[in-house]
Amino acid sequence: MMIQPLNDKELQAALTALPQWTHDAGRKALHRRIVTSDFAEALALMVRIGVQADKRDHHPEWANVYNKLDIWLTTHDAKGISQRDVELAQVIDTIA
Ligand code: H2B
Repeated sequence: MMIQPLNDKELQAALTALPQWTHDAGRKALHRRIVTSDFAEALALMVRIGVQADKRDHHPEWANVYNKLDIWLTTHDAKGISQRDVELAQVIDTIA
């Protein structure tokens, strides 16, 4: 299904509303790093986020090293950041 990327104004508004996220221009993604107390906490977070992401059929790109979880949200179908990424970022902020 085709979905439009956010325009610059919409992206700036989204970033203002999501202070824990930054714009990774190179990856055309929203980025957040979450630091947990240890690997078990990071893994548990990934499972909780993963369940919600899959329920929404919108999937994160991420990397985990021990207690650090880097998450990039981008919409492959839009080749950029879309409202779906904003919504998943809000869900992740509620979980984390
Ligand atoms: N996740 C993300 N991040 N971007 C997408 O464009 C996307 C997705 N598309 N998850 C979905 C799945 C699509 O491939 C399926 C067929 O709905």
